[in-house]
Amino acid sequence: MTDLSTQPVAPQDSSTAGAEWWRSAVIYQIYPRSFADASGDGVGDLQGIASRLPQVAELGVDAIWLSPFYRSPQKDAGYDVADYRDVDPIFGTLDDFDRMLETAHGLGLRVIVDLVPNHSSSEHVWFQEALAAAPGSEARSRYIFRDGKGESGELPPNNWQSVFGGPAWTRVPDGQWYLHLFDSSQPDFDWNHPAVGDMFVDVLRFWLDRGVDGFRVDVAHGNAKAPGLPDVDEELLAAGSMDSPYFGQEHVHEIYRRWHLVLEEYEGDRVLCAEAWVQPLEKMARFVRPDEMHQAFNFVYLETPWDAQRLRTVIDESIEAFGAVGAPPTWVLSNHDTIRHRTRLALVPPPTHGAGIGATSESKADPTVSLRRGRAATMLMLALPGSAYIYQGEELGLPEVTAIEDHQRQDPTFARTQGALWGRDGCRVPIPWEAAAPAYGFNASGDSWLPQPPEWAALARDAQDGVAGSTLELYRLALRLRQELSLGTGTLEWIDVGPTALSFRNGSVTVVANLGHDAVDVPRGEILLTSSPLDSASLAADEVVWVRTGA
Ligand code: TEU
Repeated sequence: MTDLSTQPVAPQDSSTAGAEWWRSAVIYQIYPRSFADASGDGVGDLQGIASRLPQVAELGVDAIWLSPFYRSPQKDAGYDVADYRDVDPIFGTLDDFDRMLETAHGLGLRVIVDLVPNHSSSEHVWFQEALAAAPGSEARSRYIFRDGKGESGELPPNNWQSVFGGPAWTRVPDGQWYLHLFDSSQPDFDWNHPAVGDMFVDVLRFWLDRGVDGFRVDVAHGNAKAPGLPDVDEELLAAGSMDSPYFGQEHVHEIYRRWHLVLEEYEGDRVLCAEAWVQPLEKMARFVRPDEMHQAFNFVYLETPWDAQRLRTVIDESIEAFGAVGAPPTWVLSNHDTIRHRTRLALVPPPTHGAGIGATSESKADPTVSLRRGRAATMLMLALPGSAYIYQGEELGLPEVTAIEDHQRQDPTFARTQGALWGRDGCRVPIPWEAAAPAYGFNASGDSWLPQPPEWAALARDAQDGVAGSTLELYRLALRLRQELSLGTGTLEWIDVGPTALSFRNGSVTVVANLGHDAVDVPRGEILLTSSPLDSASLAADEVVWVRTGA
């Protein structure tokens, strides 16, 4: 292991309250399996990430967030952690992590790592101990083991379903059942057991001591379950309610208050970012009250269709809800769980959450419309005040991949639903760096854990680099302007431009987005950026413009 005492840690002076970096940061999500593969085994790794960080820094983002790279049997692409304090050999070593972190800090990039506290892998030593121990034992009480219902306990303890399909309970040979809200290889911890909370505080410290700038907290809404584990009201669930006995329980917040204090012991503005799929926005904002986390992904925004009025409402409600607790609004369009927004926003009919799309899906997106719309949506998002997330590959305009054969699919969702849901593989395909290289420069061997489509040669980074009007250049310019014009720390003031368009001022910039079919006037002033080349003096469908209208 590297001697940390000799390692430079980025200068991390704490800012005055209200001026912390994360309030306006653009955070770039790296999905380690699919970013860059130095070893050539077809799965990305930490050395690969380090080698490509200059290109991330040069894009103009403030921070990176890495999806899990911990020891894991990879049953859920690393969200099944067997050892929270070690790197999985497919990604490298702790030394590789330290070097990657040093490289990132040297480039001025903050580093956020993923923390998965709702469940571990079934290969975690605690779960192995629990399996070997008797019902009712101490070892079992760190997870959620229960006797079943029915005459001989042959029925699951309640009616909860796994997010990935099928029952949320699996029976072990002695007859007890254990809870897993996700795959059966991901047993849920029992957060009532004090050892669980203590272990995660140690894990936080382990990575904070190494110098990370914060954590993205997986399933932050799930750690606390309702006492007695009551059945889900299936009528409520069918009606789309997010209220459930396992998500968004009030006592989950105690956990984050404790973590907040741990982060405060460290120099610099360390950050906790909640992955909390709860609604409405006021409920999500409870995760970012002043003594809890700092940011929460705005999934309500992500799930809003390309509709002017609905977007205006969600933007207003987000600024209001997060602002009411002193937290920044956040904006996100894509991540490793959702259909890439370049495709999603143009799908007809619209997709269902979590279902994914495949080659024979009913939902289709016209490629031309989808690229215009995807670029427009990004320009709208990056003009909003607050913090924004970018998912690797969206700066290349990558579409969701549908050409994945059944036998190549890896997301447990596909197997657990017997193929009824495609799952998330289509947004996780290794990204293209070089048009003419093996695996498009993902590695030197040409291997790739998910197949890369042939049409990605044209989208490779080197095919877009320096090419005026390319999606890569659009992202670069938008990020530079966002920074120069302080859009992230600005305020938003709406201008009325009719029912199917949006316009607002943010500081010296006026933004106009045309989400309808009628042409919309471009305001007078210096045109700073357009999401696609303007054919006339007005804005056509699916176009966004940033105009300098003030000093
Ligand atoms: O996701 C939590 C979650 O609820 C999402 O799984 C979402 O509802 C689903 O992907 C359908 O879109 C987190 C991680 O981001 C995800 O990758 C993991 O699979 C999951 O937790 C379990 O750790």
